[in-house]
Amino acid sequence: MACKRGALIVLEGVDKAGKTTQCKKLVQALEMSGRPAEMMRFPDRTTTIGQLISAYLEKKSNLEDHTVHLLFSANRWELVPLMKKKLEQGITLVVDRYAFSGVAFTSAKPGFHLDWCKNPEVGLPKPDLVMFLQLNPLEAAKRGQFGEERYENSDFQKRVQTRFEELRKDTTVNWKVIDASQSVEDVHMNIQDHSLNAINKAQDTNVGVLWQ
Ligand code: 2DT
Repeated sequence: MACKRGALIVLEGVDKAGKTTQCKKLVQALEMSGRPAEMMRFPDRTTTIGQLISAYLEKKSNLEDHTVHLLFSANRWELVPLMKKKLEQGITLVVDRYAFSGVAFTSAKPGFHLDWCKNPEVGLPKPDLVMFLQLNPLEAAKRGQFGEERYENSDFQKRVQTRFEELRKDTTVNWKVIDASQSVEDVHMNIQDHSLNAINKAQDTNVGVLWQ
């Protein structure tokens, strides 16, 4: 490896847990301490595939459930070459949702099994760290109403939460659960500690392969 690679850091969590805010704060903090970092998010709604997903989430179109699952996955795969390039350049990627959201959301639908949902994600770059922002439903409700997009209702979110719990039992993934009920600043400090550790560990290793 010509230069030390960046780390692949993912934030997952329930709605209103503050994933996007924390991703932005982490990128800022890393950059300020001289560690190149960039934020990404999935779905990436800017690509052609991402636009199909966005229309579906906004309820402007309907898509068959298996089909939309595969589109979410394809949306990750289409960005893999770019992700690998950036990691090799020493840039740490801070990613708002990844394959875990993909599996948790689809497998919360009737008739979907975790294994089927995981299959198209097998072989993606494996995150060096996945932080799960945990917030109980009462706290989440205090932070405001659900939006108008698909999946934004409490029954479905409860099923998603259960699927995330299932996924977190997988010890091949470096999961850390973060208490998102703390102040924004305290959550940030917590996330920063875990991230610096992961960045240090990642720099002398190759990027791993997810679920393989
Ligand atoms: P936000 O853009 O607000 O995060 O909402 N989702 C996400 C899936 O169903 N599958 C996936 O693979 C991913 C990444 C979660 C996006 C919504 O899309 C869901 C909420």
